Amino acid sequence: MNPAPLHRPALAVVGATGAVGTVMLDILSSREDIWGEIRLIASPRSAGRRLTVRGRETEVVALSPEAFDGIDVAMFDVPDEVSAQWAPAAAACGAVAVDNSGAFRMDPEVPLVVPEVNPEQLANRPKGIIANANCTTLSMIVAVGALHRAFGLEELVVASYQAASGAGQAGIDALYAQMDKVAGTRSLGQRAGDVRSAVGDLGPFPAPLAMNVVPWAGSLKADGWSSEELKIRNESRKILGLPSLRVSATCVRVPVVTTHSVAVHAIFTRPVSRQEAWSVLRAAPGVVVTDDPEAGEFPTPVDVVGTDPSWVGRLRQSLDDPRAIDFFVCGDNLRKGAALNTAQIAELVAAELGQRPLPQPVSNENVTGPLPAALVPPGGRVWRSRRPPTACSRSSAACAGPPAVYVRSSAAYARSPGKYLSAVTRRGGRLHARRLWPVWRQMPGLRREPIGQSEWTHMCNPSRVAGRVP
Ligand code: 2RA
Repeated sequence: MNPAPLHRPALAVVGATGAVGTVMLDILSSREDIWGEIRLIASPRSAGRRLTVRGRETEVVALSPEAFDGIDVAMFDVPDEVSAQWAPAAAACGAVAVDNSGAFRMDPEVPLVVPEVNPEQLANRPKGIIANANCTTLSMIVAVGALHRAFGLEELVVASYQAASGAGQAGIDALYAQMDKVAGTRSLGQRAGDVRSAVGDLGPFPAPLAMNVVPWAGSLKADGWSSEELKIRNESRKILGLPSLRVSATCVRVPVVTTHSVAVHAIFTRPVSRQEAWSVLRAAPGVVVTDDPEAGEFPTPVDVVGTDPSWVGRLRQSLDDPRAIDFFVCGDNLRKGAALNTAQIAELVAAELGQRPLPQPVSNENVTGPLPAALVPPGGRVWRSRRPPTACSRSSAACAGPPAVYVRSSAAYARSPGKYLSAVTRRGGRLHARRLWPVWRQMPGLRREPIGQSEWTHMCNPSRVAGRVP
């Protein structure tokens, strides 16, 4: 007898027309197709608009109690006050609400979940609501959580470098407008006040953002702290399950459109060598280490934007405290910092509801099913993985030899193949993706095509690239 067909859960995206909602539709369109229905919900003002998700044009419906009829999981990408009212309403209709606002993050009856760090908290949701952390916390917490698991975290001292899009579309618009105003005037920035006069409108920022850094994000709280700095402290404590963790944060806005960066000084219960920290981070799901300062390799927002992982570089052991590790981490604040983490939580809920098995991570060794023979490079190997294959920090010269093709397993990665395709040697080699992409994109052998439910990106003939590996 055939088993009964599985019920595919219904998902609602509340705030589908906003900045994070737009990224969410993109993410839902490129991840595994687990949802029986994706319903788009927004304010009555946006109702009737038609948006495309998973290739289907879908009409946006107005936020109302009826909009949650038959919904299993409802994601909220809306302001705090809208979530405060409607997430409980969705839960009352039987949906699990996954809320990306700040309304419930510190509620003791609402878990604050980062799937790579504390997935076990998902089940602890008496209100039927699960909260998503603030984007600045999310940019660093996957890497910090991995190090905490290995070495026991005692203290965090961090400084953020936050992108304009953290302040919403108004922040992005203000940065571009200010850059237009200062462009082409080569004398600016050499006299106090000249940039301020040139940019005029500050937008949502308290000082000019173009040609500047602004040591402020969020609203003023007691004793001079900003709300953003307190979020990093409180959310890190809750996610890591360390209610007394010592945390000191300074939040700074920088003239970057999207992708937050954080400089982290993390102190552990015992001495931690650079190599130990490197090994832990290399093995951590959701983290990519790119750390070769001699070759100019470290994460920067302009290389990280549009990608999913947390990118870590500049890894060092403190010179004055062998228990402390310093590093720089970048994460796209609209993806892992908002929409992606929400989508990951929703997928875990869908799995927990029993409608489908948990997605299994694919290890480097676990090559499941053949790729079409024509796509397998001569003399190369094909990897399917959610993580980079063995990467080393040897110099490029040590990576001679026939390259293999490294194929990311998630369709999301196929969106930005330049970030994710990597040539590796048979002996294991370092990531070359960033440098290879300008070469590869010229090549006729590079193509993108669907295999099964996932979309894969293939490099057909990497041997042609071998001689050009920098
Ligand atoms: C910011 N983290 O960057 C905030 C947005 N939630 O302003």
